[in-house]
Amino acid sequence: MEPNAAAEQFRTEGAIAAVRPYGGGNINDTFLVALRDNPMRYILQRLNPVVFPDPGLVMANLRLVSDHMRRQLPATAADDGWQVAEVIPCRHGADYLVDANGFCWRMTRFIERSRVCETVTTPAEAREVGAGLGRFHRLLSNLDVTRLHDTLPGFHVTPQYLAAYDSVCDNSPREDAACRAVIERRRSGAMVLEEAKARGVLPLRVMHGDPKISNFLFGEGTGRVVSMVDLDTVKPGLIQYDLGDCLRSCCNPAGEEPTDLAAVAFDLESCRAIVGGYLAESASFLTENDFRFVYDAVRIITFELGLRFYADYLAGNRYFKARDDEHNLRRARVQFRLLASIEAQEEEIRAMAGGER
Ligand code: GN1
Ligand code: MG
Repeated sequence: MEPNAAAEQFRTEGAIAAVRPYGGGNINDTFLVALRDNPMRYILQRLNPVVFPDPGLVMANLRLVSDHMRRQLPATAADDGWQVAEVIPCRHGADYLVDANGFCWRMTRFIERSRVCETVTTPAEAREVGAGLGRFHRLLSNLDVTRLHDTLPGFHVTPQYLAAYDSVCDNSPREDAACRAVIERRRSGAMVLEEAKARGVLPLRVMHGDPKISNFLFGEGTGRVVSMVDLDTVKPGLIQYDLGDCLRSCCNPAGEEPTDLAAVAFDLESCRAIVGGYLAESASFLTENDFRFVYDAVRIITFELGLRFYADYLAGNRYFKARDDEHNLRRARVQFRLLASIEAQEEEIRAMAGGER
């Protein structure tokens, strides 16, 4: 189904004027929908069926989380202005549409008077990103995590990505010796968070799953984070993966697709500001153990994403959208370079969260 035809199936408040591609996701296709006689806009998405084979579960989680968050607001003065994107139902009443080719489409209200940052440019912005993630976790900290579906079994379970990598390695004609060496050297250290989860040291909580810089919305002119979007990966998990992934993304100003690999480095100043902002908002629900894993979280999630990109390159680019055959290999090299920069600053990062293991 064409995006225009899909958009027509939803309960928009007026006739549709334009549907255009929006954002740069690696998985789903996203469109911005504008109306003819109404300034209201919407986000229309077509879910990637390879990644999300059961869109009903994704939408059930989205509903649960959005409704819960809306009911909490404002829990503290800091939540004033926090926005939750409204799910727009289809004309026939369901939350999503499945077209004749089996693709799932869904629509949410566009959050107006907001902007996306592609990189963190000031310490104040970094602190606000950390605070935004803290607010998101806090607003969901009293939602019973067992009510959420596991929409993506194995997502952010590093040992499972290693197992998948091992099997694709044996069957792929491709290889990159440097990537292979990075993976072999980090293999044993990649289990720390999953072991802590298994031992009950870290509890399952509601995790966003993809808190990269472009999923934080800043209020226009306020400098404050007013929402976190891209809730497809919200599921029971470790909040450490979220903080780690947020640091991975926001402390690398060169981004995930730099033209110059040498520009990739982990910025300690941003890290300090993000951790500070996060701790200020999350003190009410964090436990002693939570603080101890900040360094492990950022190094493991960076390793994991590099491993995922590299394994997808070996598998022939089936999971992440790729512009050319080596796109995922280049993405993997970026994450592995960032990982080396993180490891070189281990002591400083550990000191920030006050954690010694
Ligand atoms: C994918 O599609 P996007 O950009 O929202 C991926 C994340 C990665 C991210 C890296 C479901 O997210 O895990 O961190 O790319 N999402 C999924 O840019 O695999
Ligand atoms: Mg995402």
